[in-house]
Amino acid sequence: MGAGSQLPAAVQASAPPDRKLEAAEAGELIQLLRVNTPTQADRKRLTSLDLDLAESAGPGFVDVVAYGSSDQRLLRLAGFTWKTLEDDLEGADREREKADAEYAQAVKSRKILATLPSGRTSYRQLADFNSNLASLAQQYPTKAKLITLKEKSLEGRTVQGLEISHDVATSSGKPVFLMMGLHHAREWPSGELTIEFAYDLLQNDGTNARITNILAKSKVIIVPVVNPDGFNLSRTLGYEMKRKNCRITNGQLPTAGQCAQSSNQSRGVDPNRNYSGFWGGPGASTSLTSETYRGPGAFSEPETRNIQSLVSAHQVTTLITNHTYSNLVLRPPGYASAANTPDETVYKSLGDQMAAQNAYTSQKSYQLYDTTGTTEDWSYYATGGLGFTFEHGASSFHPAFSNVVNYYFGSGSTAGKGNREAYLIAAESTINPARHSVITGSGPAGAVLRLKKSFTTKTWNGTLLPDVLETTMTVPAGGSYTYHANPSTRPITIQNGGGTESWTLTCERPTGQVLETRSITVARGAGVTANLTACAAAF
Ligand code: 0X9
Ligand code: ZN
Repeated sequence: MGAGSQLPAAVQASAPPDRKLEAAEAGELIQLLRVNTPTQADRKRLTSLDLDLAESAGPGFVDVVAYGSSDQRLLRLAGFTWKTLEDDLEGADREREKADAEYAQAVKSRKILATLPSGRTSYRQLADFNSNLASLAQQYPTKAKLITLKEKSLEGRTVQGLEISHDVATSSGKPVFLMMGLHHAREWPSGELTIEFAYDLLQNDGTNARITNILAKSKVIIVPVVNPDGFNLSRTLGYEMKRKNCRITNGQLPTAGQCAQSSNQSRGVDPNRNYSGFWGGPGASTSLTSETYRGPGAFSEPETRNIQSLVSAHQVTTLITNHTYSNLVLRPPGYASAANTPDETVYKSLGDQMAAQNAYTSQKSYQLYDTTGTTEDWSYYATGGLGFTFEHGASSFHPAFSNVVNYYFGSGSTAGKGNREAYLIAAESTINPARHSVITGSGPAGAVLRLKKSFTTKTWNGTLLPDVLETTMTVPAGGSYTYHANPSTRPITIQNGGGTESWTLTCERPTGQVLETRSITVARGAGVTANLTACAAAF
């Protein structure tokens, strides 16, 4: 995006290609500034400066991560004023390390009793996430299954997650709740909250009635670290403010150590601008060194393709992508000129219900600033699953760890509730048939039912990209099935007045031989019956 045409020429000319690198070379500190933006137009103008913006909830301001004097000069020339929230973000991080050590000691000596479900007292490293996921799968073999996403990250790391449900190995037709963390590397609490929810579900299944019901009727999938390369770097001292992935040169894999080179600190693709929905539109940059770089094409990055494949292979009826910070529950649309989603009523009520528990502000994403190519820009409009961005915390990407405990269980007016309660509400919405579609009927036990839909997703400039949603379930013993699915017509089609769309349902032998094909048209909140008699006769 770069400096927009509405800026004075002096500002445009003064913007060097890589201000972050310039600041680092000059040994300048990274600061957190609260920039005054009294009007929506000011906000838009600030967005067009291509600075490192934080999502900020307050009226009349946007927080900016400023890399030294050149960023400040850019702001000043554009006529902005600000107050400094943090004059040395990396120094603040060293303070946080000290506070975390004290917190861990206080828990150990039982001066503080409340801890997270896992008992963690400090931020995980990448290896901790992966070993915790493996241990949970081992400890709860019938309920938790370790999954490895389709592609490795740019630096060759696996991306792992956990499927959690009763009889997790059974291909059951249950609706799916997907929770993710760490699209953005520096947003450490987003991964912690995601994995802690997994501990909570597994530890309390069978004793907590709500959790037992959730795991009986849905499958919860968690992916705590979507961007492992970025996160791994951000957990290394001196790289705490890393946000994006490790794409150093478009179309090329980074060489060993390249992502950590100080001259490459501005480079990378923003995973939350790389999804195909409206890709390349407002609120996303064309510059590889911008913190909101969209990438050379939609889904150019393995980290986002992983989530595309995961969502396409499951009936994800609810999705939460966790970020920090600003205490927000955000729903589409992501840019201001877009119409309300066709699901605004149900979307708002679910968002508001969750926000009542974590005491965040529930609103449409664009109400702070425009974005395109974000996770739900693709997932919601393509699948109909209700996706939300949660922005945790008041004023920091990764505050002292004790804050994460408060985020999870609530504090002050939300004590005992917090995001735990919000996540449970999301999971309960996942199993609520009024919020998705249900196909029921008879079929031969052991047959594979496949729901498939192929279409194209349009980017901002009109490029059409192929998408295939394809999920399966097995007809259980007894010969009647229930298939929970997203509505057959996509929200983007409803919004564009494009008529109805259908799922193709096939009934197959486990070998893949198709015995019956049906076209299923079903709306949100509706159910249809499909008795697969031809399949039963031939099976
Ligand atoms: O900019 C982002 O990707 C998200 N904020 S963050 O500070 N975690 O980077 C917010 C995306 C939400 N969408 C819009 N604000 N339109
Ligand atoms: Zn984020």
